Amino acid sequence: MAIDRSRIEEENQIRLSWHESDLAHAVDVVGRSGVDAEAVIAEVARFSAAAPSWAVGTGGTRFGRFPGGGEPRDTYEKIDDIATLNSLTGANRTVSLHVPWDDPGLGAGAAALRRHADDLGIGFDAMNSNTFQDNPSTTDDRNVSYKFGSLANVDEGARRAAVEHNHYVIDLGVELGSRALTVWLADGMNHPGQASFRGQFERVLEGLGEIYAHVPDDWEMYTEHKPYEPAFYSSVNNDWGTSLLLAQGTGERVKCLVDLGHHLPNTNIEQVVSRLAMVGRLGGFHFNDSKYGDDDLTVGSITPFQLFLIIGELLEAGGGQMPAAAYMIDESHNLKDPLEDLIQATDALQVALAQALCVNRADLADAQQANDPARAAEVLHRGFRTDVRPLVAEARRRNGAALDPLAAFRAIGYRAAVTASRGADSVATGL
Ligand code: RM4
Ligand code: MN
Ligand code: MN
Repeated sequence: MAIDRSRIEEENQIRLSWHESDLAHAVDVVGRSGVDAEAVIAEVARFSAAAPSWAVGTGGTRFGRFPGGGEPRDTYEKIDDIATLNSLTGANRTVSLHVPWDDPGLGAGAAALRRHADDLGIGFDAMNSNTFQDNPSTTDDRNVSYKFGSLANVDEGARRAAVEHNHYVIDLGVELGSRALTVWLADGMNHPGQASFRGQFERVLEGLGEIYAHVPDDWEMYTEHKPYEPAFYSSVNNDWGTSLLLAQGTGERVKCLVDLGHHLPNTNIEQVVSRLAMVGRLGGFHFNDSKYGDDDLTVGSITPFQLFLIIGELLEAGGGQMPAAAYMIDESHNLKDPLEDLIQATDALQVALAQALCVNRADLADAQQANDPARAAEVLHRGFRTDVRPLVAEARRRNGAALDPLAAFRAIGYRAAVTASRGADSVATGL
């Protein structure tokens, strides 16, 4: 079931006159800071964040999972859900496949999935190669296991399986029209002394080199760091410095991917963004929020000011625009309807982007140059405290999407419709 544009338009009509007066006021307020509201709307309208293929099903923890019914039964239905999300937000135009959770197979399988996505206006973002659990197709046949790691494993057979799986994921991505590979590794140690820090790092670097040799010229490859979990004593790619070493040591088109949940508490993530952008190695982003660790909470739900500052650094790197990078929402939807959580996450991103665009960067630079932290704070806060919601709604409307996507999603009754067609007990595969 795809949502009809005219149905969204009907929902928009209900809110249009309020929207118009709110918008006129917002344009006026923003203009007083010397910011062009039209430019803000245009940049928000241009922005898009991929949805991972597994995100349209409920997540869960090792203590349980509580599916809500009507979940997509296969990759096709996952793309249907993402198309629905995109028709409401106008800002989720791609899907990021995690293989083997979602694997259409090379040849006819990939071609058919690509056609299906294409018909719904959905493209394929960065490919993800899962080597953190045994994959029957790559490990069983060879009688190897990722239990003690994939690329970092001392077992040559496991390393080979991991490299070949990555090659396969690249081949699949080429057939789907993707342009990047993200490598997140669970490799590390759970016990002190279990392995050599240096040996593990060197094996990962070597493996990344073998993977990179297969990456097409017009592709990029990303290394994603994470401090811990499932390796609770040490992860090989534990922080942005290690990630940068791996990227620089592997090749020119290898960049770092920053997942907002993959930092120890109080890490200054906006500074990490600035550093990576400075050396031209900022390649991708996974958006979520966290209170304690890799909690995968809804974007902007815990630390909205930090999100605003991070997006500010991205705009700095992109000369006032969001720089070209692979942006993905990486959350676990445990209690909310996954589509509702994705709608809220996307909205939070658009709001933070609009707030960051409302910062008059010339004024900020002036205050910095004058060593005037009070004025710098005023300039920042004027952006952060602007009620940008009408500008964001307008950006969505111009993309043919909903003024109020969550209200529209509920009014249209998408979940009830897919629960009827897919079944109340259908549970998505993957995470
Ligand atoms: C990791 C990381 C990766 C994601 C896996 C499933 O914590 O965030 O991006 O692919 O989880
Ligand atoms: Mn991630
Ligand atoms: Mn994570």
